[in-house]
Amino acid sequence: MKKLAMVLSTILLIAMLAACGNSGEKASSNGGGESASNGGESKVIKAGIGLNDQHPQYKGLLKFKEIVEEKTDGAITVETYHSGQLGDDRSMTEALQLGTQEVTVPSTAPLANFVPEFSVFDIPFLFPNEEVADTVLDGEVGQELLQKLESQNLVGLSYWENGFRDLTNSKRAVATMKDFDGLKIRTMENDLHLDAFKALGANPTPMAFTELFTALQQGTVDGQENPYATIYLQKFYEVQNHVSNTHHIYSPFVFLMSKSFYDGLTEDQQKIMKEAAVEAGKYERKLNREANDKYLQSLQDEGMEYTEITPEAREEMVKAVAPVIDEYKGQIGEETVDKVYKAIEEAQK
Ligand code: KDG
Repeated sequence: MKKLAMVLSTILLIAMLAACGNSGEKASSNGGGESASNGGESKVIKAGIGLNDQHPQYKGLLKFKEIVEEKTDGAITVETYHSGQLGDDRSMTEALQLGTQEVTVPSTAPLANFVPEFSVFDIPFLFPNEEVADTVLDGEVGQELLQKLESQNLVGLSYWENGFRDLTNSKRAVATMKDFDGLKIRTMENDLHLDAFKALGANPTPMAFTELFTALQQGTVDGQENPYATIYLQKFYEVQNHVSNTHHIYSPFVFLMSKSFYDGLTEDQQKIMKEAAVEAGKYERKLNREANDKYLQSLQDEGMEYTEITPEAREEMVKAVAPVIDEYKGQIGEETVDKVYKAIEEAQK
C-alpha cells in the first residue's frame, strides 16, 4: 500500500513538473505583444500617449480598447498608458519600430522625422477649418501618406485630432507680430515649426511634450503653443498668463501600430484594428472639438488674459512665414504639397 502511494505521488510530481515546463516554454516563445494568460492565446497591445487621462485623446484610446476587446472576444486586450508613461512621441514611435510597444498616437510634426512628407501639415495656416482637414486627411492624399509609414516599419490606421494650435506665454499679451519679438517659445521637435517661429521673430526651442510643464514652470521657456483643450487639461494656466488665438497650425494625430505586430495578426483581426482606430478617431474628434470650444473660457476663468489676433496681424504672420514654406517645399516633396493644396481647394467647393 505504502509502495503504491509512493509510485502514485512520484507520477503526480513528474506530471506537475512537465506542465510547468510547458507553460514556461510558451511564455518565452510568445515574446512581446503576447501573453500566456488566456491559455497562451491572447495578444496584448500596449498603447501609450503623451497627453494626460483627462484629454479627449485618452478617451479615444479607451474607446479603441473597448471596440477591440469586444470585437475580438478578448483574444486581443489593450493596456492604455497616458502622460508619457511609456515615453514621448518620438521614443514611442521608435519603440513601435522595434516591436517593443504596439500603439501610439503622435502629432504629425514629430512623425515628419520618420516620413518627411508629413511635414506638409506643418505648413502654417494650411487648413481653414476642421471640416476641410477631415476631408483631406480621410481622403486620397491623407491615406497615401499613411501608406508611406510602412517603409518605416509602422502602420498608420487613421487620423485623430490634436487641433488648431494657439500661443500662451508668461511675458506679455501677443496681439501682433512685434509681440513675438524674442519670446522663448517651446516648439515640437520639427524643423519647419522652428523656422516658422524664427520668421515670426520669436526665439524657439524644440522639446518633447513630457518636459514642457517643468520648462514653463522653471522659466526655461516663456511660452508654448497647443490647442485650448491641452492648455487647460494639462493645467498650463498655472504657469502661463497670456493666451492668443494664433490658430497658426492645425495638428493632426496619426494612430500608429507597430508593423511587426500588425503583420502577426489574422486578416480579420487586422480589419478590426482598422475599424476600431477609425471609429475611436471619430469619437475623439467629436470630444476634442467640444473641449476646444469650451476651454478658452475656462482658461480665462482661471485668470489667463486672452488677446485676439486681428485679421491684419494674421495677414502679417502669413506673409512672414511664406519664405519658410517655399524653402521647405522641396524637402517635403513638391508633389505632396501640390496634392494637399489641391485637395483643400476641392474640399471647399
Ligand atoms: O499624445 C500626444 C502628445 O504627445 C503631443 O503630440 C502633444 O501637441 C503635442 C505637443 O505639443 O507635443
